[in-house]
Amino acid sequence: MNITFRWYGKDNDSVSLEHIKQIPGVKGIVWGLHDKPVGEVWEVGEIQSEVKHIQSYGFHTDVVESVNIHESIKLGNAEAASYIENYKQTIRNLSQVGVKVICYNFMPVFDWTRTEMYHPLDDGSTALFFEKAKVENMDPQKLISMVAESSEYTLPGWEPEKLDRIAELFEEYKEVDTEQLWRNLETFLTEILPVAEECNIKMAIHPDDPPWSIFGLPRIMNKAESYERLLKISNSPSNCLTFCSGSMGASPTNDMVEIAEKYADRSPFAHIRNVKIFDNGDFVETSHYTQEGSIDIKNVVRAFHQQNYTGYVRPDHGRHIFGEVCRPGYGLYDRALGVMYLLGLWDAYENEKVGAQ
Ligand code: DNO
Ligand code: MN
Repeated sequence: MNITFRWYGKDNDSVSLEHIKQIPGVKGIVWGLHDKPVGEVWEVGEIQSEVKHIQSYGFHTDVVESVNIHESIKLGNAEAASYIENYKQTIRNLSQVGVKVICYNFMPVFDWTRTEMYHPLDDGSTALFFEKAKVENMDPQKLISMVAESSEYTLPGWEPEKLDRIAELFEEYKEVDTEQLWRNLETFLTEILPVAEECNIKMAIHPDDPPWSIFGLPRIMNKAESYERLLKISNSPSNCLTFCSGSMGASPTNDMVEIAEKYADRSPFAHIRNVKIFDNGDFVETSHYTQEGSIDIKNVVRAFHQQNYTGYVRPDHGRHIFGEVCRPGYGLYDRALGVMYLLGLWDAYENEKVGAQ
């Protein structure tokens, strides 16, 4: 298990690399060029300067999250081909600095979606919250304003230039049902996987969050069967998954321990975090600690350990604790606690194994 930590860049994150350096066991930074408009080629010079800065702190830069996919590709419209060419060029440019994994997602319009960024928890902290009924009855425009008001940062995947043309996008998606979205994903992968393979880069798709359709938009990456179907599209070693216990695990029908047992070997990158699910379909993010949420994090980690997992792992979102002011879900303190929990579990399983020999 190669522990990493997501960081949004010098001028784009309340957390500093100096502080991340003080968390035991963190070897690499999961990074991205978050100011780049979606669809534009990431140029070698800008990649190199970001990577050089991160590496000067002694971290590796093997994992990029995310190179987001332009809506044209997801829509499969007339501009898709040229955006796919740009994407290929970004892959080639990232390979020049030795990137090993690119995380991406194929969610139409919205990346991870919540209805409240600072929902109070019983322990006095706050965390991201999803209220199912609220989304079912909400105008997407209202959600966009709520998200914009709640954070001084642009959330990843919530680029203002995209959200400005939301009505238009919803119109265009009327033509795209889940089968069409699968076909568009297939076209994208068929085009880019040979390039990724040549560049020795694994393309790791992140599951939908939440793992069901919202606002009538299609979503396809939300259960074990989605993985089966994705892996059948191509047997390229670059056709891979990002395991995310909190995203897929927000649906009680997804058994994340089973999914870890089955797909860890196809997941070069894993996000591990907990959520508490309520009977009405709402969920709230909790600490990583197994006992505080609905996901059996300790057995998820066991499943990875049993397979001698050597991939990249990061704590995913955390609560906002100790009075920290930070990006929603991406503070320093709770994610640092998450790292220690993951390392503690790993060491305990390691000991068991040695003891059993
Ligand atoms: C949710 C987070 C997401 C994720 C992107 C991947 O669990 O990990 O923000 O980073 O959707 O593209
Ligand atoms: Mn995730």
